[in-house]
This record gives sequence, C-alpha cells and structure tokens, in this order.
Amino acid sequence: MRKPYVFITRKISREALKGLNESFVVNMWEYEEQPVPRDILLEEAAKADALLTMLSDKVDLELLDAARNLKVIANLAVGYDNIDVAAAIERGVTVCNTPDILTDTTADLAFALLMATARRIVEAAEIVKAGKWTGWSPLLLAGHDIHHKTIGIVGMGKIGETVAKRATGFDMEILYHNRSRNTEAEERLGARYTSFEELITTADFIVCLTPLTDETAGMFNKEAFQKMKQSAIFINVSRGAVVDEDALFEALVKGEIAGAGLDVFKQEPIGSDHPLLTLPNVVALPHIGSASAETRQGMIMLCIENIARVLYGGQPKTIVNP
Ligand code: 8YV
Repeated sequence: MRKPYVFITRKISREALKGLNESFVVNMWEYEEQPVPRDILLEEAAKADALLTMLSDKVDLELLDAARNLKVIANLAVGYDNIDVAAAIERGVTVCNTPDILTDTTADLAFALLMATARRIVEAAEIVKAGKWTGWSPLLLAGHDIHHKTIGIVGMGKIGETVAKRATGFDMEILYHNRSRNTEAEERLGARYTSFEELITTADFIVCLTPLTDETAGMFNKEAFQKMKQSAIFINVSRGAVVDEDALFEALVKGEIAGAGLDVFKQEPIGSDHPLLTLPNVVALPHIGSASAETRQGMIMLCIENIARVLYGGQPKTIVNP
C-alpha cells in the first residue's frame, strides 16, 4: 500500500519529524528562511496527502485543484488568511491552525512592542551602543507613560484578552472593539466594549489584533489615523494589510499620531527602503509575535500531531473548518 506523502514547506528539525517518519513519506523544503518557490509547492502539493504550510505559502484554488490527494493542511500559525478555507472545505480538505499555544507569547510581544515604542527603548539602546550617549538632560529620550493610560484593543479574541490581562498590571483603562461582545473580558478584566470610532478617538494605545478578512482589510486608513489623539501610539501585531501603510506614514510624519510599533507589514519581509523605516518614532519587527523557542516548537509539534491524526483517520486537535 502507498504510504501517505507529507510535504513540509520550510526546514524544521529532523527530530520533530520522528512521529511522521515511521508511517509516512516525508519531504521537506530544506531552507529555513527562503519560502518554497511556487512551482515546487504546486508540484509537491500534487503528490501530497498532507501539507505543513507557513503564512508565506498561498494555498489558493490553483493549488487546491492540483492537490488531488490532499487531506489535511496544517498551517504553522493561528491566522490562516493565506488559505482559501472555503475552497478547501469544498474539496474535503481539513485545515488546521495553531491557536492557544501561541496566545501568551504573542500577547507578551504585543506588550513589549507597546512598551518599546512608548518608552523609545530601541532608539535609546541604539544611542548607547553607538557611543552617542554624551550626557544626561532632563528630557533626554523622554517617552510616553504607559501606566494609568487607556489601551484600545481591536480584536478581542484570546490574544486580545491576554493583552488586556497584561494591561491590568499597568493600571490601564481597557477598551475593546470586536465583532461580538467578549463578556468574559468585560467581567474578568473590566474591559469596556466601544465602537471602533470611540476606541480610536479615545485610546492612548491602539493595539490591532484583528484577523485579516475582507471586512478588516485597510480598516486603519487615513480617516482612522486622523481621528486618533496626537499622542496616540498605534501597535500592529496582526496583519499588515489591515493598515493603509501610506496613510500611517503620513499620519506619523504630520504628527497626527505619536508613534507606531509594527510587527507585521503588507509585504513581508519589508524592503529596507520602505518609508516607514525612516521614521524614528516607528519600531519595526520582523513578524516575531509567536517567536519564542518554546512556542514555535510547540506549534510545530501541534502541526505534526494534527497531520498524523487526520492521516490516521481521526480528528485533529485544532481545526479551522469543523
Ligand atoms: C505565525 C502569526 O506563527 O500565528 C500567526 O497567525 O502571525 C505568527 O504567529 C508566524 O508568522 C509563522 O507563520
């Protein structure tokens, strides 16, 4: 009998693959930082019973139509905007993601980015390392306070809730906007539901954690930035395409908002000539929300477990399309 074929689109440790190697034929794109080229991905998908994919792999109609044997896609992320889930469902393909396991790690990063941007930590550290710390002055690198300020969380899912939990430790007032009310966050953390308009006009820190969908694409646009306080700091840890980056650049240059902490960009990796990178009040990170060694290892193991479960005819641990 033919052994099911599993293709992994990025290099992961051979150790992690032990659970798959015994029962399946496993092939892997052997590069850590280079995404698998499209033609190879299509070729592999045509043979595969299972794919372990990254956000950079577009799983669209073309791929799904080529993937005649495909039974399961395990995406190494909680988000799955790289996958045409409806088309996968139509073709009977199970789509799995990695929720929960990365919640705390991503919330930690969101808060770290908020603090780094507000307190100008990156700028300050660079000055010291470059030997440019020439003396003390009362307003040297004076940033913005975080404690007792208002945080506005757009997208109050599990990561949003966990960011709110972090915010309670800083005595912050917590506002949130979400498709539906999160009564758990209201009761347990004192978070207050507001309209998007109220949130962006009143929050000192606007933290974007909403998934990328047709409704959320470009929701942080020129009008949104113009409505924010001039002292507002915008943090994005979800997807770059939720933001109109030209409008954000303009708002920062004109002083319509005070700063931005960005872990995600419309085009990743962001080119070194991107205008946002020229601004001192922007802290830019290379999409490291879930990037702790422990969490990434856990995400990989969860993907592998999901693939094995589906190929053995069982239910995956975590699923996008029930
Ligand atoms: C990814 C993310 O895990 O989970 C998500 O949706 O954006 C990140 O945590 C990372 O980009 C690897 O695909």
